[in-house]
Amino acid sequence: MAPLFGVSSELFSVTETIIKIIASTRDLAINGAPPAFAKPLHVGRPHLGSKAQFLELAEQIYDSRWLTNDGPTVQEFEAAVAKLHSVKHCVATCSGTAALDIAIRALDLQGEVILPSYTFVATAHALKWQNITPVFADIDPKTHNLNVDSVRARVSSKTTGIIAVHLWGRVAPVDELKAVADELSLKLMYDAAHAFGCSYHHRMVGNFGDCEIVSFHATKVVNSFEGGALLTNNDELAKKARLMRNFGFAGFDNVVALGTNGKMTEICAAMGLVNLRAFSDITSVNRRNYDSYRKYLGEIPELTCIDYQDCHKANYHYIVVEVSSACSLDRDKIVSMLHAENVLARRYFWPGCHGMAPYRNLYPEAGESLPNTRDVAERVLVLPTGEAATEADIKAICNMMKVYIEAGEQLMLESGSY
Ligand code: T4K
Repeated sequence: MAPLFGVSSELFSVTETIIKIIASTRDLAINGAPPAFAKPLHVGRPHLGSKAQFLELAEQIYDSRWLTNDGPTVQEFEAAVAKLHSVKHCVATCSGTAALDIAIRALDLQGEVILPSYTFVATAHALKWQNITPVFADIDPKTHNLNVDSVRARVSSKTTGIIAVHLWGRVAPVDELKAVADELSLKLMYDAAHAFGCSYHHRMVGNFGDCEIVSFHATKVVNSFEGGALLTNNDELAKKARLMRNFGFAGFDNVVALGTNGKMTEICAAMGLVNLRAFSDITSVNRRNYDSYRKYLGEIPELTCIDYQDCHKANYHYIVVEVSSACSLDRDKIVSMLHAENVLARRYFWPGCHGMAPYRNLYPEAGESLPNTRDVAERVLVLPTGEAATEADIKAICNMMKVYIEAGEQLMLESGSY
């Protein structure tokens, strides 16, 4: 049986949520021990602001009988989001995907649009949904964001635009992408679903490209149950987007454009407002957890927690860990071990959009030109954070990975997995 691997058991206190101490591989759930956590620890547990404030707003909405269609709470939420990002217009929508759909139409994207494959599938679906061909470019393995040379290499006579993603809240190479878009007269928009409240060299997200979209899904740093928004400094584009999200209505019985129902409801805006008021507390908790993860993961050379450069504003919402290719256990084995312990780590965004339906059948060769995407997607795991994660939890999660990795192949042999 494997020894203690230099881990001192008294370092890891058992709390209300942690139900065992892992000192050796014998103590791991994959080896028959009970799970470390009595209840699952999720990636994406919603951050919640004041319940009293939410209920007060909900009561006002109920009493006012104004429930949707650009109501006063939506307008207040939009103004607050625009102010935080120092951007002229915020057009709130019923989801981040609806904001993508509307932005793509409002920018009149057609033909082919270049985007990363390493993103949540909504970025690609929003294009394909409108019969636009998503053309996948590779990423920079250091930043996980679009590689500008790869973008250039994908440009064809059919290309009309670029959708870059600020993955994990780390801002994409905005200056280089602007240079490409300007030079080739392409539209440029950003999927900033992860980057609410983030900045790059003191320029807030929301101000890059023709427009940016954010998401207020329950799992995001600020949630409105479901929701999203288009942020832009372009008056015409904002006007178009407002029409499009409400069937093209410019007034009673006056439809002036093609549109859809992309509206945010009043109750969703109320949730968004209350959570927005708690935003600095939320980011403080995220930062605290991030620092704890960095501290404990620093003891495991095979694992690296991605860096959010201190000089920029970050929301620290995702704890993203890269498993070194030199690690004796691959990412999937580590994720399986964590799941057995009730730590529901995720493999975001494996295998990349190019490996998912319908893209894997439509463009089966796409992966061949995405070596960094394929490599990163095989090595990244995302760990739980949020108010519910205590320092003791984080210490325990890192400890179990340390014990497991140090045991390496010997452990797999013992458990008969090879
Ligand atoms: N672009 C990018 C780059 C995105 O990441 C996203 C969304 C979008 C665009 C589209 O924005 P939206 O249209 O969604 O506004 C989640 C979210 O569903 C998705 O919004 C998000 N990205 C993506 C990164 O993560 P899943 O499939 O991992 O979520 P799910 O349902 O498994 O939730 C994760 C965990 O969170 C659950 O295991 C439990 C916990 N949870 C979840 C919900 C919904 C809760 O505790 N309470 C809840 O209400 O995609």
